[in-house]
Amino acid sequence: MTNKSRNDTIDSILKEDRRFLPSSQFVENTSINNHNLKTLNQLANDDHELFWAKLAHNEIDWQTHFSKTLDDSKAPHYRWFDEGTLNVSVNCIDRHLIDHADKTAILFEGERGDTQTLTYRQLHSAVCRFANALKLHGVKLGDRVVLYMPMVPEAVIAMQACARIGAIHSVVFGGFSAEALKNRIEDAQAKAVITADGGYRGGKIIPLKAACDEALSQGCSSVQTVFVLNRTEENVTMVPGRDIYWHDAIQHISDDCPPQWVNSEHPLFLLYTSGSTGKPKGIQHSSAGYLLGTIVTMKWVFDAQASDVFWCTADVGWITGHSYVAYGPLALGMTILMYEGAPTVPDAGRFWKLCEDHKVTVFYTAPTAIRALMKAGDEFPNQYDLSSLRLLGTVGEPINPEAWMWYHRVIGKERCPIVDTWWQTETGAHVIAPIPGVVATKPGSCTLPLPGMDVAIVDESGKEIEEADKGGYLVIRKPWPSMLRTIWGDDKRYIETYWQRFNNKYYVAGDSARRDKDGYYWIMGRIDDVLNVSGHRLGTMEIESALVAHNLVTEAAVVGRPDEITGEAIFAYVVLKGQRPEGGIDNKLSVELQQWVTKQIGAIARPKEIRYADNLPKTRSGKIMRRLLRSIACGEEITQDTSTLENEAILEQLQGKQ
Ligand code: 7RM
Repeated sequence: MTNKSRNDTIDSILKEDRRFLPSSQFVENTSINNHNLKTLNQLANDDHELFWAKLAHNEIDWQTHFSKTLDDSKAPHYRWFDEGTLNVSVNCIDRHLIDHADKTAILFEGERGDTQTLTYRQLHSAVCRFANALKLHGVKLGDRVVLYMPMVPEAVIAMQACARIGAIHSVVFGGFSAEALKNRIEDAQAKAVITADGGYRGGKIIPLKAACDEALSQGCSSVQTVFVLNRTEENVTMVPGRDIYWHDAIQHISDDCPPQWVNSEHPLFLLYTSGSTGKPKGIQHSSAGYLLGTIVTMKWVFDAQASDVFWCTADVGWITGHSYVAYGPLALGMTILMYEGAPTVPDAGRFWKLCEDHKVTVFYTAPTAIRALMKAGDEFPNQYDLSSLRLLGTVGEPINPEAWMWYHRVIGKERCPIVDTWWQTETGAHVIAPIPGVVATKPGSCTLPLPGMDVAIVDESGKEIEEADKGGYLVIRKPWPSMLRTIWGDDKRYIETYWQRFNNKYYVAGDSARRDKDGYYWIMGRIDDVLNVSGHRLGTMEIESALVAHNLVTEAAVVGRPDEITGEAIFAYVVLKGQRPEGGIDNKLSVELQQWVTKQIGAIARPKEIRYADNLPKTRSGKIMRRLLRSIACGEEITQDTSTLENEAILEQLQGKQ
């Protein structure tokens, strides 16, 4: 496409309010149609508790049925489905043994092309054996177990094994540093750690055990056992009496492990997420409510079908890898694909090759991956047969319309609906997302709240904003089953972070959003990322979206820097398709990009300074580390953990030193 026709397309997407209705073929096959979506919404509006009670009753295999749907006597500490008992691993595995024990549960492929398949029967046996091994090493109901693993089936097996015995897992992303791992182990007071000798990613071996040793040498006195999966055959140090290989731990161990029945509210897991200040927060999730959230959203948003091969590309170190890899799809007896490596090994066609080879039907990834693969060129996806795909999803940040269109056209062949899913670690499952086949989509909008999710946008005083296109705080007014229960060991911080802003009445998501005239939600960014330039409020993501619409730009990050005149000045970091330009801050390209943003949004959004780098600092889930960039823009010392950066040398470029 020429530059001009491309820009015309983007303009028309933005201006024409174009809607994408799904193909009729898709509508015919879905479990939810327009009629029952209306019924669901009506039921939820009429009686919120009854709505969730019915779903919990239908979707979960209970050991003992619950007696009370919602206990709000200690709000905002809510309890759901009290007195009910269940086991999450039974709901994810055992319940499929009756009718389809030999169905594939997990299809696995490593970066170097090695594959492995596990049926539900095999998964059951592996989970039970490892659960027995955990018990044998003293792990008991309620104990915390930290996982620091590559993206291999054993990661899911370990999570499910914890669930089977009522131990609380806390997965730490394998890309995190020893220091980050240590802080999380100590905060959780973990009794055991499950790791691997290493993992394969980006053509390298990630030395997980070495990082684990370093973390444990600095404290972590609660840890009694370290289980080490043999993945790479790398030589690692094993501490006698503390460390044991996974395969040794399950030798001569029975695969009969009766489930530990737990209360609905028993914590299933902690997942640490970084807050705007201070140490990471251990987000605590429940068993029944969480499970229910993953199940209903799998059905509504992903239209889960028995014949699906479901691929969510997220690592299990992220909430998406919990809800849509380790729990939700298994609870529905689906076949999931797990891939250990990077999307660009051996080239940018890897994801599409995986889709072809494993006949993936539902594909769920992040905008950052879509953008990177889009910039790599259409020749990569065009080499593969993507006809098995029927539904596409995105999550993690707003998707810019250009990337949305590419995903729709080049990957989905204008045939697959795209579900843009807004949710958070804290919400446990999707909150705002389209029902494919029913809700028309608009590129860049996550569309409408799901049934039972009472979402609103409020102003500074907590009053609901009814007006179209006026931004405000995104809040959730009624509790929902898969919501977080607290921050591990810090109830006070839980209330301060999520509830206090509006007197404990609403859950405050920390995002700003607006609703258009059709009631569709548009996420503008984190509240802290809203800039104030000469009294105008601008979302960093809006400016970034304008920058990436330029055909030389691959990625962009925008932050504010204090400015004497305008209050804040816009500082942009840009990754280019080609070479970084020569010259000072007024080089030709920077001037062009400034004019470009002026044309797209207005002079108020024109970046004051643009700096170029080969890539941007991102978190594990692909979110730009704007706080780090802000520190750099302000010339401050860097205090953030930079261990997940692919290339630490990038810091020098960002600082303008090379
Ligand atoms: C699932 C996940 C949560 C934050 C959230 C938003 C941003 C996530 C979207 C999105 C726009 C989306 N959990 N976010 N999904 N923004 N559109 N579809 O990402 O805890 O890691 O992050 O991510 O800011 O508050 S998370």
